[in-house]
Amino acid sequence: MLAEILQKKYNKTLKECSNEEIYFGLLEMTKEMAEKKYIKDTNKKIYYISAEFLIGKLLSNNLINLGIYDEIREELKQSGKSITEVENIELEPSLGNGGLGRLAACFLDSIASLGLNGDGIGLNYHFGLFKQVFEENLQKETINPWITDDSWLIKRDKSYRVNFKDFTVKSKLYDIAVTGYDNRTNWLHLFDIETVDESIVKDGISFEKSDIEKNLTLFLYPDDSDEKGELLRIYQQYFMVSNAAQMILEECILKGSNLHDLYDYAVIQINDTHPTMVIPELIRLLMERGIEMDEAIDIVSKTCAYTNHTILSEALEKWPIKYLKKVVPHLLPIIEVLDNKVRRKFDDPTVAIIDNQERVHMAHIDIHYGFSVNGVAALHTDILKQNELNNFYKIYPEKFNNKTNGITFRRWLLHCNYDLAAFLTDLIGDGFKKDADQLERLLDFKEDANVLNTLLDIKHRNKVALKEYLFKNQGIEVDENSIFDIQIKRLHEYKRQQMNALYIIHKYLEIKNGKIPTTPITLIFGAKAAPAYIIAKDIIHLILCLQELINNDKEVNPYLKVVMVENYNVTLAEKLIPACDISEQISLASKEASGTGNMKFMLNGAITLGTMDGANVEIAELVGEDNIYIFGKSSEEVISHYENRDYVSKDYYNKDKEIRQMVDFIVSDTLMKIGKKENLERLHNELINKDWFMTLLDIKEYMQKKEEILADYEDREKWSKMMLENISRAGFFSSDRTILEYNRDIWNV
Ligand code: B1H
Repeated sequence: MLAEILQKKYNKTLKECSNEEIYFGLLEMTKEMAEKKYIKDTNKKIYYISAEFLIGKLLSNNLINLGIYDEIREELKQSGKSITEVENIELEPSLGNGGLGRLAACFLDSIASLGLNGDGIGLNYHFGLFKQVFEENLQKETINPWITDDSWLIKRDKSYRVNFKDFTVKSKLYDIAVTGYDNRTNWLHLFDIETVDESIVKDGISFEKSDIEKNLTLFLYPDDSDEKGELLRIYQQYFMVSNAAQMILEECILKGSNLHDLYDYAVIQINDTHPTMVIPELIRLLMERGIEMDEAIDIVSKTCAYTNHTILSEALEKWPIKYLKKVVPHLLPIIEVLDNKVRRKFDDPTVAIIDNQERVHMAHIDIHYGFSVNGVAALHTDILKQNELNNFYKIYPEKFNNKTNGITFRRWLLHCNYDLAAFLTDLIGDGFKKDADQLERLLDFKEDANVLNTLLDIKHRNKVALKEYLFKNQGIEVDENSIFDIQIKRLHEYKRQQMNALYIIHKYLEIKNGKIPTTPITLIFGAKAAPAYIIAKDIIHLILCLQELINNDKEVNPYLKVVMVENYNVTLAEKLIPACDISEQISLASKEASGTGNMKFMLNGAITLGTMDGANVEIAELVGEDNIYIFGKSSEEVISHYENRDYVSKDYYNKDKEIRQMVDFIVSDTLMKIGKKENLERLHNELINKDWFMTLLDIKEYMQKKEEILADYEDREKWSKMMLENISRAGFFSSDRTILEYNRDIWNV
């Protein structure tokens, strides 16, 4: 089938074609097949609005979902080609920061795979998130272009006018097909404008932020540390939701809605507060079409639902009225009415929309004027109800619900771990591909030595594959016979990469003193830090300095190795996760709303070393305490430390010699010779005098648990049984389950 397409397109046989030609042939073919699977659906539709869709590369994903992956793989093989090499041609769009964006992508996959009518709406960032490069052990940011003449984007003949205070822009729509697994095609709608000028980016990722018509969709979340950055972000958000609102109303009218019944035709899921302005914008548009304000508010409130992804206060958006006035003055009268209504009903100032510092609390709009508020894991939803949003929960208990996150098994098992998926299919049939709970059938084999050994074999092969990939793509050498201990996620103090780094210091000193690990350990990190997040960048610096120190020390490097991969992204995650032995999920309890990497690792047979935070709690419940390594203070204890302000990191530092030794190593001569004084001293000082995310609170327990899990690795039989248990119980974390719950409790399409 592919051969014919290439013959027609290039007048060459498959053998004669370059990987690039094959890629573009497959792209054309897949896009055509996907388009054919689109069915015009006049039923109620889900609109998942999100500032981020971290879709990753799409070729394999689409081939799998269209049911032709094996066929194409074989056809390529017959002609001496490799699908992995063809995949390398594709550029990864990085239209997301991390978990929140990746979740949106997994959700679109599941919505289509379950045959539901639902599209995503977002922005077509030309450079997405920055590309990370390391120079002198520091993170530098550069552009990350991904749009080429021929890509997954389909240019549509659709456009809306979006009015800002001083000017109007005309949007342009691009669609990306979302192929369901053996099911329908939906769309990811990405809006853009024609006047964006990529050439204004100079020197890394800096550009003139005031010229909105040139920069509106250049980057995902530009550095918002100054006023111009925050204004640009408001421009982006309003541009996204105004397009969304106009498109939704247009589609609903076409389907027969008289707008008074909008909620029978559409349900809008607001992914975190970034798309919140869709609420006042829809109210405004309904009023423009002759609906009275009170009714417009009521209609919109029955159409919109909100997902909260974090309790970190710095991530809860509060826009100064002053800024909104500069960008979207026409929304302010509406926001003021929304605020007045709340104030008349409730005299609690903490639930008001506009606070006494003249800031608009975006989440408060969502909660008052949406019909559903959900958290993303059981613990997170409980914390929202009992702590963070307790005052709202008391008003609207019926709106609050939990939807524990999930991941699409098409990408995070079938695609990224082909051998494991094939082995599972041999053992338990392929029912698990559509009904993830069937993975539990694997439990029948928990005493089967052949099966257990094969799991270890597959893991080993994946480690070899990772070794080859890292060497080829990043020039990094790793030992496939060492333990792969992996922490990959955005760099944030609450995720506590610094705790893992302190452990490395401890191990390094131990080895220097002659205490040799039984099996060598490779500690692998992947993380981008927000460009303006100073301490996060200092932590990257620390890890890179440790990498240089340890990997060049012949006394230590046979036993310990530190690897920080450059530009961690979805593609790297797909290589790292199947090769992982130990999955580091060590956030400060209460701070990681869910985590989704934790689920991907579990599904691929890694064992979790983690705190009772986010979805780790549910993983622990499912696999039982014998199959997970849990440490650290509970979320209640942590929350009480915050409430009583009684965590003093210096006390932990002063009273424990081992802690002092690790922390002080950061500013030791050994490390200062390699690293930068300013960065290392700042981090050292931060840990001793601030440590807002309580690294030193849990570090001793962490070290103990890590020794335990490393020791247990030596017992290969026990380890393989733990792997089997983890894989078998991962079915709950399929995003198909999550989406069925969203549909059952919230969307009802
Ligand atoms: C999550 C974010 C986030 N929560 C602000 N919040 C952003 C907030 O650029 N911004 O302004 C970007 C992202 N991301 C993550 O969502 C949570 O930390 C994870 O625990 C969770 O698994 C994920 C998906 O729910």
